[in-house]
Order: sequence, then C-alpha cells, then structure tokens
Amino acid sequence: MAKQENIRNFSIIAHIDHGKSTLADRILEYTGLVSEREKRDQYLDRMDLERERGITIKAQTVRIPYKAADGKEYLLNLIDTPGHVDFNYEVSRSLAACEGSLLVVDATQGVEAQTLANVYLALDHHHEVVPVLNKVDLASADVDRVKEEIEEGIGLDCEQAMPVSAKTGVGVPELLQAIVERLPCPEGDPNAPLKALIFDSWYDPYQGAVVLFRVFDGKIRTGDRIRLFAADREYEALRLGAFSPEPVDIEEFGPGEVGFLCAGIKELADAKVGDTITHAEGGAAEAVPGFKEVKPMVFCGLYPSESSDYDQLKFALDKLHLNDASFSYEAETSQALGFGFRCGFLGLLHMEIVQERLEREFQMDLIATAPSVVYKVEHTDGKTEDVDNPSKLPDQGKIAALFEPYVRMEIYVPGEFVGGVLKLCEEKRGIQKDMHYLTARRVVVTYELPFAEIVYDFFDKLKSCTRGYASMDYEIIDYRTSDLVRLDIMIRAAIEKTYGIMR
Ligand SMILES: Nc1nc2c(ncn2[C@@H]2O[C@H](COP(=O)(O)OP(=O)(O)OP(=O)(O)O)[C@@H](O)[C@H]2O)c(=O)[nH]1
Ligand SMILES: [Mg+2]
Repeated sequence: MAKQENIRNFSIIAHIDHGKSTLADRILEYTGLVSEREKRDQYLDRMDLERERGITIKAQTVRIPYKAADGKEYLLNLIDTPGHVDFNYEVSRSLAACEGSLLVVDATQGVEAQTLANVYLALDHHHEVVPVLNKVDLASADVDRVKEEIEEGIGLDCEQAMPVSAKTGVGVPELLQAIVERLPCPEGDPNAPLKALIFDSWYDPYQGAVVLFRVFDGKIRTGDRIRLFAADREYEALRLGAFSPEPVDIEEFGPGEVGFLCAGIKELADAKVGDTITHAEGGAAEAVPGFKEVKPMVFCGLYPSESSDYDQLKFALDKLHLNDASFSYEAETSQALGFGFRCGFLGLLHMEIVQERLEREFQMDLIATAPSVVYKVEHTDGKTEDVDNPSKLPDQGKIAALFEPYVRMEIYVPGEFVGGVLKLCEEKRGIQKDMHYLTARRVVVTYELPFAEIVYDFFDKLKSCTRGYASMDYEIIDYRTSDLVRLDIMIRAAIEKTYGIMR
C-alpha cells in the first residue's frame, strides 16, 4: 500500500489535439515506466481506432512510481482524457478519481472551447489546476499571449504556468516537480470502512466484467469478500492490480489509490460505473456519490445486416455498454430492416465510434439509419411524449404542437473569420445572443440554435469557413415550438403495400 501523503492523482485535460496523450508519453518516459525500446507515440491510445484517427476516445489511467529530485518516492496516478466534446463523460468520470488536473493549452493556438468546458468541470470537482503551455518547440508558440488568454478568459493565475514541449520533453522534469509540490495528496481514512468508487469498467472474455476503482476510505486486499452497493451483490476480490502501464498485480490498495478489480462478475449489469465497492462484512453505510446519468441526444437505428445476427448484436451492445455507459439502446423493429435497436449517443462522432467499435471488436456487420434528435410532441388530447424515431410520430391531425431541442453554442474564433461564422449560424436558424472579444484577436460568439441543424454538417461547415481555426462547445438548453412536419418518403413497393396499387 502506498504512503498516502506521497500519492498524487491527476487528470490531463485540454481541448482536442492540444497534446495530452503526447505529454503522457513524456511523463511515462521521464519516470522510466516505458523504455526507449517500448515507446511509441500516444502510448495510452490503445485502441486501433484511436491510433488511426489520432484522437483519444477512452480515458486511460496509469500508476507511475516517481522518485523526486529530493529522493522522496511518490506514486502518481495519471489519467489521460479525451478532448472531443462527444467524450466529455469520460472526462467528468476521470476527474472524480483525482485531486488535481494539468490543463494543457497549445501555445500556438490558445484557449479553445473545450479548454474552458474542461477547466470548469475540473473546478466543479474542486481540483487544483496547473496550467501547462504546450508545444513551445514550435516557432509559432506565443506563451505570453496564451498566458494572458488563460488569465482573462478563465481567470486562472498563470504566473506559475509550466511551459513544456510534449514532443521534445523540454520542461517535463520541472512539470513533474510541480505535480508533487503543487497538487494535494488524497484525503481518506485507511481505518474507516471501505469505500471505493467504480469509474470505468470493461468486459474481458476470461475474467468477466473488470472494474477500475478509486479508494476513498479503508483498504481492499486480494481475497476480500466485497459487496457492490447498487447491485447489492457479494463477490470475492480474486485479483487486484493497476496499469503501470501494462497490468501488474497488487495485493492491497489504500485511500487515494487507483486500481482494477477482477471478481468473476458474470452479470455485466452488476459492474455499474458510479457504483461503490465496500466489504461484505463491516462495510460502509453509505455509497460514494456516483455520476450523473448522461442523456443521449442523437439517435439512430442499428440493425444487423443478417437478421439471424440479432442476438449477437444484443450481446455485443451489452458488452460495449459496460465500457461506455453514455450510449443507450433499446429493441425496435422496422418494416424494412427487421429486428434491431434504437440507439442514443452524445453526438455524431460518438455515434460513428460506437458503430465502428461494434463492427471491429464484435465483428458485427451493421446497417445504421439516418441520425435524428429527440422531438417532443403535444397531442391534441393534451398528452406530451418524447419521440426519438420519426416513425413513431403520430398523424398530423393528432399533433397539437411539435417542439425541438435548442442548444446554446459558444464558438471561439479568430476575429478575421467572424463574418463567416455569423453567416453560417444565421443559415442554420440561429439566434445571436452574445459576441465579445476574449483577447484582442479572439472572439467568442454565442448563439442559440436548433440542435437538429448542428447534428448533420455544422461542424464541417464551421471548419471550412474558418480554415479549421474555430472551436465550439454546446449544451442543450430547452425545447421550443417549431414549424415541423413529418415527411414520408415512399418507395414503390411501400406505396403498393399501402395503397394496393396493382402493377
Ligand atoms: N511540435 C509539437 N507537436 C506536439 C506537441 N505535443 C503534441 N504534439 C502533436 O500534436 C498532435 C496531437 O497530440 P495528441 O497528444 O494526440 O493530442 P491530445 O490532446 O491527446 O488529443 P485528443 O486526445 O484527441 O484530445 C500530435 O500530432 C502530436 O504529435 C509538442 O509539444 N510539440
Ligand atoms: Mg489524446
């Protein structure tokens, strides 16, 4: 068990592509955890899909023993998080397992939409935040300007911001020193009843469901009888370990430590992210507060291309859901496609990634229907209902009103591209709410927009009208009445079936 005062748990957070995973590479290298021979770029992006696309999808935790300059031995638990807005749920869960965050900002770019969104999440978790200015090896890096942006835009003191190059390693030893000096050690009573929060889980064909936990109070040892709070089921802690960066067995964990647990959990629903692990006897009376349920916003139907693969698809969805609780699925049938599932996602990229993971990790061959958002329908009899599938929309005569979701969107863009952004938002039925200069060169534009308008091609259009220099963040704010109609597109066979037209 590690000495509590020498533990530092931190997440690396940033806007997409600002260099989180590359910084994690250098930390693994400087602490000697990954040798010259083993090292590869973005070591912690373990999925092929992540490596091919060059983005992090899953947060990854690493346990790093670190000997500081003064000879003191520390234990660092680093969590590399994804930057894309669709994977924000990964970030918020990771933050719950840590006391501090490294806020990485690309010094050639500056503060972007997810920089702000993620730092607010970290502050919500009462984190100590260390600003890190990355990519100082590039000639276009402007450390002073970006410091000013962070101070003015976020209100974080940047006097002690750490300039680094995650590529060359410049500044990384100083950053490690700052981590142990400036981030707090975890609190928690080793003699109290065990309370450990499950913040990730996945399916292993040999071990069943495996969970990743962070101990808040008490100790957990291999062989202990444990109880899962929400599932209210007992298991034996068969194997405990941590990723360092590959899995290693560890006998005992105390407060502040992060590890994985294999307990032969065959009932996948038992290994619920957000649940608390305690001891079967003398366990804690209360659970650690879990996570807010996330609400999927974009829906599509997923059908196996061979109808006989339906059960296999159900099985695959059950397993994948263990690793990604942020998508939803329920059975549905379609006249044209047979038996399948209506699935909900946090955004379009999320939808694409889940579909691709089902195809790759579970060898499914899928047909996906066009994505849509959730509408609210007020019936003429006064009832209202949510409709996530156009085919469930009642006849026009039975609809008193239709409501569609609206988002509040913040777009960060250099001044010279503002005109194009305003034009795009107006075309997409946007209502301008605010526009101000974050710094002399960067403008923040706030719009309210129908969510359906941004689900399709908004992001691509935004990128092309700003040459890739804009970033955006959005949240659903409310539902508003809209002039919407259901449009049925009938192909000949369907028309014949409906109206009985003879050839
Ligand atoms: N020149 C230079 N390039 C860097 C530096 N740090 C990262 N990069 C490059 O920036 C790109 C993005 O780096 P990643 O580490 O994948 O970024 P990330 O923040 O993990 O991205 P997501 O996980 O997708 O949000 C890669 O091409 C890196 O090689 C740096 O210090 N200097
Ligand atoms: Mg990454």
